[in-house]
Amino acid sequence: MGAFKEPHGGVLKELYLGESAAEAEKARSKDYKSWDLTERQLCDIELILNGALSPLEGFMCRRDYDSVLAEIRLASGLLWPIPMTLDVTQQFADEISKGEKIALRDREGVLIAVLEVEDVWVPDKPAEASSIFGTDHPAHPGVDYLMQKANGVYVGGKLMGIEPPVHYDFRLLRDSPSELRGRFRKLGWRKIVAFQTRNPMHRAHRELTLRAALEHEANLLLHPVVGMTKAGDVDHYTRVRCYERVIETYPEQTTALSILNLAMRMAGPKEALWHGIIRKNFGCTHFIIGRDHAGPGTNPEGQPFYPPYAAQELFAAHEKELDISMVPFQQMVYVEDKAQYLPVNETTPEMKIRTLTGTEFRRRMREGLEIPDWYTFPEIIEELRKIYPPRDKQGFTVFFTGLSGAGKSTIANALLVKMVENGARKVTLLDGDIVRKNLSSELSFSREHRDLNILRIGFVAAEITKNGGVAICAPIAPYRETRRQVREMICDKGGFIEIYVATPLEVCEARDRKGIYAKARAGLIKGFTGIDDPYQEPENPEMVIDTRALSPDLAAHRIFVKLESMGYIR
Ligand code: PPS
Repeated sequence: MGAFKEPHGGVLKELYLGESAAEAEKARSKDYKSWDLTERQLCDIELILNGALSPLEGFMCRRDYDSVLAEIRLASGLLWPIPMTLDVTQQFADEISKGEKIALRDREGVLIAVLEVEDVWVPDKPAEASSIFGTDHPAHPGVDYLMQKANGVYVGGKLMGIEPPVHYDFRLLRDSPSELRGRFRKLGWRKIVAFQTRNPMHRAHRELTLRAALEHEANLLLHPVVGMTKAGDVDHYTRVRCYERVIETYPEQTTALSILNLAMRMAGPKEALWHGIIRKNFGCTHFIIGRDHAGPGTNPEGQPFYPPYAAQELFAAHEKELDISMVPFQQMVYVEDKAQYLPVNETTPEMKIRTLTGTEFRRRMREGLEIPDWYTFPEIIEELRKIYPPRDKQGFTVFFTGLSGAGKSTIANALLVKMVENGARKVTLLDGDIVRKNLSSELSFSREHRDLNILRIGFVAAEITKNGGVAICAPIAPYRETRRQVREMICDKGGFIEIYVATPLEVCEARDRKGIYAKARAGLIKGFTGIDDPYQEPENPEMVIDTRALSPDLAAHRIFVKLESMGYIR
């Protein structure tokens, strides 16, 4: 095929069947057991099938998996740092046996591939975590995924590709390794430096990549990841629009942009090796590795998960064998007196240096503050402003919790009226009773059903918040864990303000407007919150309201003032 750069292991493994074989397999698959691929698995399978993970021919069997954990190698001895496994539930594993073919489908049921089962085993997840991530700290996103989200049983076997996973966005920017190799060949590019990123690109990135290309007299491939990245990252739609703007600032004909549907593990040094292998499979000759490559930053105790240059060191140790050259980079800083970016190790103490951390940049964006021109391009700010509107344009949820009869609904209603009177915001009230009537009419008050009810409220509130609206929720929401889940669903889409209406049980019971406590005491209603079902008090609500000391009007006023002071209402 005239490849100018050998894929890892020598041959590009594209695993799609030809049209008629695929049709025949599709027809037979009606008798196969089906596994619905998770979001992560859909990313992984796309890259296995299109050859980006050559020389893998499927999801790993136990021998390869054990060898990857113990030796950073496949059983064949070829360097390989990250397990590529298909995790399934115990229930599904119990239904399948070795030698059987299973159908792997996307969420809509489209047959993506058929896997011939070779191995089924229960992995030692803590051992996998410490081998791959070098830690079992639950705050590491890769560890968290492995321990909390990945299913408990692994299935290994070869894949027969039927149909590539569908994408409706940025189709022209999605390339398989052979497509990208074809493009390089057409352009006559022989030396290509690849740049991996999961963040928007600013001036420092442009300077760094241009320097890398110049130093190696190579062309440049911007190869950002658009599969799963780290929670809280800028969404890939926004990022790709930014990359499309940034590429216009490069000298013409020097640089290509292609997007990669990779599910990152944030495994730092080992992930850097993996990224290098993938870029080699795409035909690149050089790979940029900067500070803390693919690292998840620091743990909650403030300790970095990986030393800043550990990825460069591990890569260097395997560079020859990997057969793709590392272009190591130190952090780029802006030198004011030279009006130019330099790697930090090329600066001298007398130079006036300017830096802006990612956290500070995001804070300024969120609060609508100015971003210095030396930091980024006006076009990038314009794109990013769309997802960082000022607080008074961001959505938020006010989530009341408290016992039945605590006064949640009354205060929620008063707050609603004040906000509608103010006129600046569109508000939806999701009161306990309203929800029970319209969204959850079939649910009881069992723990399971209460959780379902609260998660439904959370889902609707998250949608409203995401689209810039205001949701006021007022259920009892008696369980701490469920409230935490709701907070998590909403807080990366906008504001979340939890308000504990802390009216004591005796007061609620004495009020007993609906006569419902009397019924509960008489045993006519079972599992009543505060009587024979628990109410777990919030530990860190944004506000506590004691209705013995405050009228509903004053309570709503306090909340309104708090929202104003937080910048959500003008
Ligand atoms: S939950 O736990 O959050 O799902 O409860 P919620 O949807 O807010 O519904 C609470 C209202 O339903 C009435 N009710 C009960 N509450 C608690 N426990 C039991 N077993 C129960 N059965 C009926 C109760 O009057 C609540 O009304 P509010 O508006 O909170 O006073």
